[in-house]
Amino acid sequence: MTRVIHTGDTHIGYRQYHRDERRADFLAAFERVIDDAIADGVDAVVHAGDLFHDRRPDLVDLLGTLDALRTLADAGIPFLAIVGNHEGTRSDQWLDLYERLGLATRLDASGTEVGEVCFYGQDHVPESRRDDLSYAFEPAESEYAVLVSHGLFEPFAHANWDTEELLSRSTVEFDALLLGDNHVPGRQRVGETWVTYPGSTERASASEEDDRGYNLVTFDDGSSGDESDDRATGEGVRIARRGIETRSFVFCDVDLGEGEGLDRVLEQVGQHDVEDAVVIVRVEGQGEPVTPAEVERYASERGALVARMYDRREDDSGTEIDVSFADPDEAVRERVREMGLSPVASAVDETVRASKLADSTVRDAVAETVRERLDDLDEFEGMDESTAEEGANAGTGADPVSGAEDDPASEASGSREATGTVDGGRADGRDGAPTTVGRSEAEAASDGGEEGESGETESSDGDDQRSMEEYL
Ligand SMILES: [Mn+2]
Repeated sequence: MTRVIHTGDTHIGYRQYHRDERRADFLAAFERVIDDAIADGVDAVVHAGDLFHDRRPDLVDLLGTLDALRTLADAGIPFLAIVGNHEGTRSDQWLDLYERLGLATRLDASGTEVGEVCFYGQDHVPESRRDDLSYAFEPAESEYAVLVSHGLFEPFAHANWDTEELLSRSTVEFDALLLGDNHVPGRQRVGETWVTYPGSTERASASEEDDRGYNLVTFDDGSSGDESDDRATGEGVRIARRGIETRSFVFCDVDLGEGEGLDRVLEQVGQHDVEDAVVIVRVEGQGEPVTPAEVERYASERGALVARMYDRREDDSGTEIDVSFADPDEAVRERVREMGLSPVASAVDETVRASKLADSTVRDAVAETVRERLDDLDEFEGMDESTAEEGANAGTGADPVSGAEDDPASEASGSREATGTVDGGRADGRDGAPTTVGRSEAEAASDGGEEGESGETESSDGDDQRSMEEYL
């Protein structure tokens, strides 16, 4: 028998709601999973991507992760992982660093055997490049074959990756797909193959209301019966879900009647224990205008870590809204992209409008932005209309412009998280990154081609999160 913990979408480094406490929570959730793995004596921890929230985690998170992985390695438990969309796939990964330190194994097409199971890896690949995938995995002698991957697979919500096609094209017959990307846990059979998501380990969005956890996957010994039968039916694979303790989220839905207002909302909030919790107040129905700030202050005074009020009465359409059109900030970014500004102009725009620099430092940052590029006059050339669109695409997933030293990436997920159950922003197929600076147009365009659909968002401001989550 081989038992593994299947986890993913840890998003270490996500400073959600601009709070250091939240950032610590994401690492703590990972540590909890690792502690459980050791207490349980599982044969491996399998991580299905998005270990980090973005491509440039801070040292404190890299070190915290290192410590956790070292503890796991000291217990003799291998850490098998792949790379998710949040971490990018352009070059070497932090995972490679941990692998070189002997603390992790980056799964690939050659397979890694643990007990009776051979684990294969398929990193996240943007939709536009999936046709090129060969799904050529090296066959192994192991009793079970498992693919670990990151993406939105059928038959789960928001899927854009054809699981049946993957299974039929793969050179190895998989007993299970252990997946990441969809933050909602789930378990299904596709033909003879188990397909499962463990869900995220902390709430990366207020839409993730259910308790967080991970999968415990058991592969039974085939020795008791006919091995080929086990494989044919998938019966030898058992998937159980186990919860973990996370930061308390209080969801307070208030349906206001005619003539009701702030008092009613506060009364409802007051009925919850909000101490150290993230408090999400959602107002629906009729009634008087309610100022979110007053509700949020009330909750904070009662010890809430974070409080957010979303007034759903402003959405009177009664139908689900495509958030990409509901976001005025995104509309502005879209328009700016269409203008085909030069890289320098775009950088200035980013510095002034979108970055989180303090007002007092914007002037210096703009001067610095321009000064740095004086040697390269191409940087001052605007794009003509035919390339503007290309440039706009290149903005998706491009590195943030310099001058915006306060990297907005860690707060960038507002728009994508508004899609609720997934974190890729692919539901609306666009994101808020405005500009590409300091790279040639060719590079930029190729980045766009590679990552334009990966849902990477690096520049939308944290404020988006509020405006977007109103529509969750
Ligand atoms: Mn994720």
